[in-house]
Amino acid sequence: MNTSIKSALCVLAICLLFSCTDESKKNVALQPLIPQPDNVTLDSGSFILKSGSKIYFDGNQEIKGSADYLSNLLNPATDFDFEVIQSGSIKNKHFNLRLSPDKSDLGDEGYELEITRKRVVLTAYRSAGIFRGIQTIRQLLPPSIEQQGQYNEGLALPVIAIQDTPKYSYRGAMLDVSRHFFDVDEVKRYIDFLTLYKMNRLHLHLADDQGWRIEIKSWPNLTAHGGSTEVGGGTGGFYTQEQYKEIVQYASDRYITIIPEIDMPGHTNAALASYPELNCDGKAPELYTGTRVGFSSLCVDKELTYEFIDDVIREVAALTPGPYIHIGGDESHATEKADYLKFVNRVQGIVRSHGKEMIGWDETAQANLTSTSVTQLWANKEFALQAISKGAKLIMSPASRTYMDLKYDSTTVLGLTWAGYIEVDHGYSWDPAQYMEGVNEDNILGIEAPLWSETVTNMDEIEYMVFPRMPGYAELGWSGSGEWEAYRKRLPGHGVRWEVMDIDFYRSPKVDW
Ligand code: IFG
Repeated sequence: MNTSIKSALCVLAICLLFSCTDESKKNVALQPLIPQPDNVTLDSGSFILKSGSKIYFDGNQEIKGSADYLSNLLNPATDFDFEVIQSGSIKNKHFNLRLSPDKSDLGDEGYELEITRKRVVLTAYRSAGIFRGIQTIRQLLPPSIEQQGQYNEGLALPVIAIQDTPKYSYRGAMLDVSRHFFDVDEVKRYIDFLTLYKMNRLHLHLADDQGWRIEIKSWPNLTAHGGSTEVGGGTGGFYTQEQYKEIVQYASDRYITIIPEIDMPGHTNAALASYPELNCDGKAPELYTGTRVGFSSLCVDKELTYEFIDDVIREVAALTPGPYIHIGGDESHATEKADYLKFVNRVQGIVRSHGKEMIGWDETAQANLTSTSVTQLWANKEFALQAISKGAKLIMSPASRTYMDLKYDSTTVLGLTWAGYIEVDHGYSWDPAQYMEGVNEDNILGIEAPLWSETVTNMDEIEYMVFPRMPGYAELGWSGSGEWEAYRKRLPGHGVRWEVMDIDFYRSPKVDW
């Protein structure tokens, strides 16, 4: 065979192998990414998703779950079958997920994403990094892929190189399931929101005056009675320990750690109403369905109280793979100051005796915190400084910036106003590391955006209060603070994605949707 035919065949073979068709020379629109990655290098051309493309993962079984997650994301959107296959080598024409032991600079959640016309390679040091990188791949694809089962002709990814690591290790949101109860499926959907934006902590506010929401086998009336109502007098509800484990697993599969909160010694009417013996006078109060705070207190002088707390913490710790248990400690206006401090010191010891570290709202910083305890700043800067002086780290949740249950502005029907309004720009335009004198980045574990549910009663209302604010907190936690004018331009593209995801978001006038 003469050389010219040979070289022609060779070019043909290479073209067929590397799909040198024109289409991979075409550029695809760069979708807006939130959180903003550290380093992005965009090139020309695209990687076309084709039938027969596969998802290869290197040997580590841990990342097979992420490979399956990517496959389950792409298959319904393309009508292809992205088979997941173990492989030690990188394959052209396919997705490649790989852990690299020498990429320690990527830390626990960082990743490198290299998309060329020929292949996709996602590399991380730890499996969480692979999962976070998959959210970037997801956001680089058009919003239409979020509609499971909606076929997308010729899906393509831009040729791009991204290296990305998070600024803070604690990036979370809170859901108050006590004032109004939300069931397992609703909590899973809330976890889906956190997943898309690389958040890694879900704080569940499981017990308060209006409802006790987690089954405690040694104190069954906490849920039987204490879980039977909610703000406004509805039927409330609670998670059996099996259901709670389902929530924990769903979160864990998405590299999200659940932080359970049992608020004490205040915010305890549901417990006190469930067991007369927990009350100093031996009389159980009525269940409470209002929205006042600061009127209840465990009986700090009774030994039974600490047996109760030990039982509760023991059972909750056994359901908590994560390192923390949140004991609340806020607004204990019905507890004498000296008693409160003694109480917090004793409960800190109980939490640690069950192998967990204590998180408390900022009032708890007045006690003898160990340096392994964590203080969640919500209202009092003095207490935050006290926490730091004891070597404790801070979770930044200043109400006036992060409380997603506050109204956007005076026209918002839902929500509260006690800490002002939080329009989407106000929630984004601040820097946790510059928030207050005496607190710098080294003192901060991370950021958390709470959603209290006095006025929030269903998933639509959760979505309205959470979007568009929550992605901004995710960006502050992952990328650090940014410029509102640049960030606001990235929101409309996410608005389209939220529509496809059937998220009922607030169309803030601050954004050109
Ligand atoms: N403060 C209370 C919450 C809730 C909130 C509503 C904390 C730590 C006001 N405590 O925030 O129980 O009522 O915005």
